[in-house]
Parts: sequence; C-alpha cells; structure tokens
Amino acid sequence: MKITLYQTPMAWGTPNLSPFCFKLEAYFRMAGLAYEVKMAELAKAPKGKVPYVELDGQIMGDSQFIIEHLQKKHGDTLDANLTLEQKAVGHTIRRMLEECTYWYIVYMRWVDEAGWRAYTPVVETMIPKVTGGPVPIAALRQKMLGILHDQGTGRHSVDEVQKLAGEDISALATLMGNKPYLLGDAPTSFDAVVYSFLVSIIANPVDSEFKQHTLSQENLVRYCARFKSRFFANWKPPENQAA
Ligand SMILES: N[C@@H](CCC(=O)N[C@@H](CS)C(=O)NCC(=O)O)C(=O)O
Repeated sequence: MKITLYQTPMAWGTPNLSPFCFKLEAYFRMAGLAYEVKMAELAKAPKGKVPYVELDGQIMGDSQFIIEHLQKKHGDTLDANLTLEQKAVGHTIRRMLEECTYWYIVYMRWVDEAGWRAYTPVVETMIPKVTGGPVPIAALRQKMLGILHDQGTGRHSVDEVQKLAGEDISALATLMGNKPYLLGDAPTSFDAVVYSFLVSIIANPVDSEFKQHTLSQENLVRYCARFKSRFFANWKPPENQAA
C-alpha cells in the first residue's frame, strides 16, 4: 500500500501545526503504515481542507474517514480490545477536541494579537502553494475571523476563550488520570487525536494562559513525552521544508 499524506508545512519544531494532519501522521506511525509527506494544495483537497491522502491511487479527505477506511480495509489491532464504554469515552473526547477545543487553538493563533504575530510567518509558508495563489495574508486572516465569528468562538474575548479551553484540558487531564494512554495501558487510535491536539497547544510560542494551564497538567505532559518517545523518536523534518 502506498500512502501520500498531503499537509500544511511543518512548523514550530513539530511535524505539523494542523492537529488533523498531525493526528493522521501519528496514526500511520501507530499502525505501522509507511507513508510519505507532501505539501498540500487546498484546491486539490476533496473537501477543501487538510489533511488529504492519496491511497493506492485514490484521493481521500478527512482524517477520521481516512483512519476508518484504513481500519476496515487493512485492519489494525490498536482498538481491538476496547470495550464499548471505552470506545464511547474515546469518541466523546475526540469530538470535544476536534469540534470544540480546535476552535480555541485556532482563535489563539488567528485572533489573539500575540498569537497572530507568532503565527504570521507560518501562514506565509503556505502562500502560494497551499493557498493556490498569491493571496494577501490580511485577506486570509479576515476569512478566518469570519469563519470564527460564524462558528461562534470569534464572538468571545481572549479571556473567555481561555476559560473555555482550560475546562476542556482539565476534563481531559481528569479522564486521563494516571493511565499511560487515554484508555488504558496500551495506545489506541484515540491517542493519535489526544497527542496531536496537546502538541498543537503546547507548540505555540506564545506563553498564554491556555498553554500554561495545559503545561500545568503533569499527567498530560508526561503523556506527551511518552507518546513522542514511542512513536516519533525517529522523526526528522522533511528535507524540503524550513523549520
Ligand atoms: N474534519 C476534518 C477537519 C480538517 C480541518 O479543519 N483542517 C483545517 C486545518 S487544521 C483546514 O484545512 N482549514 C482550511 C480551511 O478551512 O480553509 C478532518 O478531520 O480532516
């Protein structure tokens, strides 16, 4: 099987700042699937979003649909021993991170002024290849502010967003407890989500309350170190991309 993962450029010392791209890369590593990484072009993405993959000649979008396709078609044993209750907990946490916490991460990069100053050079690396043309960076920010406003998070103040984000992280830390991985002793596909989202928060160079609160959860910090040394110890930045 040949997998090409199309994603945004790496940045801030992590394989990818898009938690969805990073989740997929983490899953490939957990499932022992070989893959290569290429820079995405949003115009070619089936859903207009990253990540997307080319899988045995077929282009597919959406990190979760891709994982489920691989689980069905090629099988993996990561989730084989989970009870229905564990799957339900994993599902609920995944939804929280992907559909809720995600927007707080986006807000801290695109709306918060310090976040935007730090994120601007990263966005610049996506123009023109990912964006499909020489779009002015101010227009990209304006578009994202509009999306955040329509989604709802953009209507909150920075303090309100950080309070909401902190509640998600506290809930995650409580559910993680002292287990080595989210649902027990062994890693499961849900850990690809948890790890990628935690790194997306911690990698932001701005020392926000959101980041500090996450770093103050010692079990989550230990979890990130454990996951990194098991699945990303041999990771190297792609040669064609700046750090
Ligand atoms: N449900 C999708 C979400 C992907 C997603 O939201 N990707 C963002 C980057 S983190 C994106 O491509 N945004 C570009 C846009 O919306 O124009 C998945 O799991 O792949």
